[in-house]
Amino acid sequence: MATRTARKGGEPAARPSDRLTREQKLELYYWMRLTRTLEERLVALYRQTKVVGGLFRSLGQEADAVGSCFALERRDVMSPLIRNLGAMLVKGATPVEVLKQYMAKGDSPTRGRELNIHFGDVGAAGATRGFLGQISPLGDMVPVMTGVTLSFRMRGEDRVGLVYVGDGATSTGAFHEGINFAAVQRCPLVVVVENNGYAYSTPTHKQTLAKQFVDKAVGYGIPGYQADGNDVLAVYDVTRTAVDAARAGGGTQLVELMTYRRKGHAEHDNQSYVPDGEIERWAAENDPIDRYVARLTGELGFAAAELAAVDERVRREVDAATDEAEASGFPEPLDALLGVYADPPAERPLWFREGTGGAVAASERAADGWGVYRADPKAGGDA
Ligand SMILES: Cc1ncc(C[n+]2csc(CCOP(=O)(O)OP(=O)(O)O)c2C)c(N)n1
Ligand SMILES: [Mg+2]
Repeated sequence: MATRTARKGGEPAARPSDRLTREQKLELYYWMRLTRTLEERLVALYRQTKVVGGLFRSLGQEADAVGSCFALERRDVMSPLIRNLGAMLVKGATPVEVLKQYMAKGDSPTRGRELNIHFGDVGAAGATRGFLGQISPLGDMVPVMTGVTLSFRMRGEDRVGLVYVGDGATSTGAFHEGINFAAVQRCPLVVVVENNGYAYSTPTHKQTLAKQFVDKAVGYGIPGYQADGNDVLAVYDVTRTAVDAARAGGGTQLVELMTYRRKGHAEHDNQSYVPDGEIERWAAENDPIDRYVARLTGELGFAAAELAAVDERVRREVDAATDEAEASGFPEPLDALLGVYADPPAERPLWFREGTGGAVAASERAADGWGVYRADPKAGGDA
């Protein structure tokens, strides 16, 4: 299948962003500003040693995270990475949850057990916000999301999954196995490759000879799209096109977003490996928020005062969330035991075999759980 690249400009009325309302266009600005202000607050707290672990920034990548997640519905499921705070906020994570999580507070989503934003809220369509707690091994969320979206397809649910991977993560076996299996199974999965130029200290050209990641779609036989990841409307357009295609039965889609990581891997990284002037050039010429502000106040006709009101709202919300997070206590030692052991499974065991009546089903006792084998089905006793 041919790789398709989003064409630039000159296509009036064909872009999904043309259908966004004025309020939605302002909302995109709100989410990007909230992401940046919240991260700036986290940096201040980190320097006061109130953030107890690492701190990962998405400075310069806010349009990529916000514009792509804005293409999803509430019932859809999204799997974020460390640089997708914006996507988590769009999907319903709150600043106070994020602050408490980073500060390891006792009433944070993981009760102080995780330093980062490794928490999720996922379940039945509509009942939860639909974001998965990320796991750290690079690329591994691709096969996980392949499984999630395979269940959507098998159950006939009108839901799409979106998984973010970095340029570095595409060089793992998990990425390859996951996207290949999703493609073959025609899973409604959108794989977003965030090409931000670096994987820790390794520049992209030192970990792949591929000229661009969108080319990899050809090898998996799936549609591929590419967009300027620092143009929030272009990001929305390309992701919305991929999400719509996946929802309509078009199977797995790959989206490459071109962006740049302006901070180090985490706050402790001094970026000594970055060529002189590179960061400054991206900051001066290609900041996603500056670019969107220029567009909003230019061709889209927003008044500067409307944007200032959003900035003020964000400042108030981040201040209130900080006060609340600072006031809450640390976990008690015994809290470490809570939630460690799984609750009884929410699904009936072997739900996918119900009604099939196969020989295997007859040999397993669905009520007892996975892999319980009954040697003689007629005897009815234990194996
Ligand atoms: C399998 C694996 N190898 C190494 C690491 C350590 N590690 C964590 S993030 C990272 C770099 C990730 O780069 P990229 O995928 O480009 O994402 P970015 O940080 O640029 O968003 C590395 C090497 C890991 N978590 N998992
Ligand atoms: Mg990267």
